[in-house]
Amino acid sequence: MRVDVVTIFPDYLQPLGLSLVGKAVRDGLVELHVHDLRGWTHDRHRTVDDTPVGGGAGMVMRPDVWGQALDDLLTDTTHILLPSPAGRVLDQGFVQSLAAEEHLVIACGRYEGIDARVAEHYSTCARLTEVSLGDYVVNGGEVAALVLVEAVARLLPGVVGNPQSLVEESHVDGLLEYPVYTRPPLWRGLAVPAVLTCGHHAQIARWRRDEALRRTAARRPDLLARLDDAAFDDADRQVLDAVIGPS
Ligand code: 6GU
Repeated sequence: MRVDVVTIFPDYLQPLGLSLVGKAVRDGLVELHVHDLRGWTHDRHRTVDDTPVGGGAGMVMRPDVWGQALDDLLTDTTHILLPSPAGRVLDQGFVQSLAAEEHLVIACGRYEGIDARVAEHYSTCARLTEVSLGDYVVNGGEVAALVLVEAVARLLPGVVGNPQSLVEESHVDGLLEYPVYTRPPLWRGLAVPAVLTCGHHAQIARWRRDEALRRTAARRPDLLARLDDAAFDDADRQVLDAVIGPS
């Protein structure tokens, strides 16, 4: 997969050289290019923004500069991602669909955002999705680019050493993950649940499933509500009936 990130703060993306994603880039599993948007300006001050038409606070990123950048980077297969608090909230299902793409271009806005005609224009000639990290505000798209690249890259074949760890984690089956423990068996008076040391694999799997259901019901009932009835077996329903009552 190729990923191009366009930003006025290329240094912001430096963490992508670290850890698992950094290794994936060095191993050639992800071809990552970070570009300075100002490289597509032509004036002496390398201006990327201007005042909002109609008035108001802050500055807006100019469509002409973004147009030059995106025209240069687009191919027939590009999916443009536009980080924005007004976008579709990122979830694991969308991340999985992005992991199947050939080419992502992440266009990081700053200030009050990018002139709305950029999204309007490129939705007509490419695939474009505005993506949000959640219902709060950060100062620019760079932190979303970090999140997107990390969340997508770890799903690419060969990036995570043990593929089984991608199956047994929060959000993959629509539930939060069960709690995990390591040694010592007793820490500050708190014991590791006995079932985990019994050596009975089916019993451990059932306990973990029950805990995932209980946790999800307690912390994220919205996630449970989104799951199809077919996602639950009889044992699941018993657990859920006990915590939230029969549905
Ligand atoms: Cl993607 N950008 C900005 N600026 N704020 C956000 C966001 C993105 N997602 C949530 N808040």
